Amino acid sequence: MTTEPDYPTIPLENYHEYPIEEMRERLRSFYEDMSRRRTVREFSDRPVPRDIIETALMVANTAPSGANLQPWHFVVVSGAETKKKIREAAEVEEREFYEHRAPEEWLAALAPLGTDSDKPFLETAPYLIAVFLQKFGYLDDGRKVKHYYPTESTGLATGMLITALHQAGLATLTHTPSPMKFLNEILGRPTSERPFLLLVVGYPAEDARVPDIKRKTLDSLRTSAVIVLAVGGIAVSGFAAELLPDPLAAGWEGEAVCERLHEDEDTRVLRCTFPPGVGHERHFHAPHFGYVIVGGRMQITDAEGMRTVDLADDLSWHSDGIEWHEVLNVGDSTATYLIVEPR
Ligand code: IYR
Repeated sequence: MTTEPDYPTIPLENYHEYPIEEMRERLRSFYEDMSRRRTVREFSDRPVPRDIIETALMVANTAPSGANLQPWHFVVVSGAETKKKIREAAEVEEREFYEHRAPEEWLAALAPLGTDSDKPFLETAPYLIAVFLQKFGYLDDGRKVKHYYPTESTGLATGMLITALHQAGLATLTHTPSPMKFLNEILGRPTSERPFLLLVVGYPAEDARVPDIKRKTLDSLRTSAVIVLAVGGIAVSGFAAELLPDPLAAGWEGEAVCERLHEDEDTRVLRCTFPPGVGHERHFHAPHFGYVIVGGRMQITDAEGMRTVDLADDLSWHSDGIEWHEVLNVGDSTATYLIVEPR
């Protein structure tokens, strides 16, 4: 017996199934088309009809989103004055980035792309689409509504927007001046919206060139689930981290040592407390920022061996993730620290 759901439903009427051969053919030709997409940095000033941009935005708006709350907003910029203001503000941030903020490693990673702080395309291209992520929305009566997974949702919508514009034969550039707060001011968007990225849209310049870069091969981008299942029961080194607890789940002699101070889709904040003789059983760490509230003498064991460190009050660190370690307070005072994990 099927029971009626207690929320409104409609029949799935518009679903299309294709015969397998047609499925292959459609997807192969879609892949061929998509594989011609390139990020372009040299744009023509040829105009593009506004309705093309609007239809592409309707495509973006079909993206799945957390609790279907559609946490995105797009500002379509075509006026010369506004584009100029955006270029000026972006170039201020970019000069700071290229001359001071970017670590050598980052600059080296960008070298094959030939980017620099000059952003003439922000004025040349006919459209800039500023994508904003709404951390929360408002109901008609003014009440706030929390949005779930806004980053993932807005990323999905933006990917679909790029795909739609490519389908229309237009070039795009995903531009991310950092920080981008200036977009809220110039475009009059509320602080509840975070600038997500600035999409530059138009025809490529006639003589446009693009970096000679490679995409991953199918073999390197996926692992067959069949193979993963076959080795799943064995603690293969690369997967071992997944079998260990995270810092919250890891305790000491059955007692929790970390408590959750805050958690949302963006961040988790833990406070971990270690009286003398108390430690933190073997666990892994996702990328995090750590801050010592009260220091102490800790013995740390990891793949490199065992060492004792004196953690000073106020010490802070950033880690890209730790495959495993275990910790024991070998001092005579209680140590406490915060672990802040972006999700
Ligand atoms: N925002 C800078 C730097 C930059 C960063 C990444 I990551 C890129 O993929 C490309 C550029 C700029 O736009 O030049």
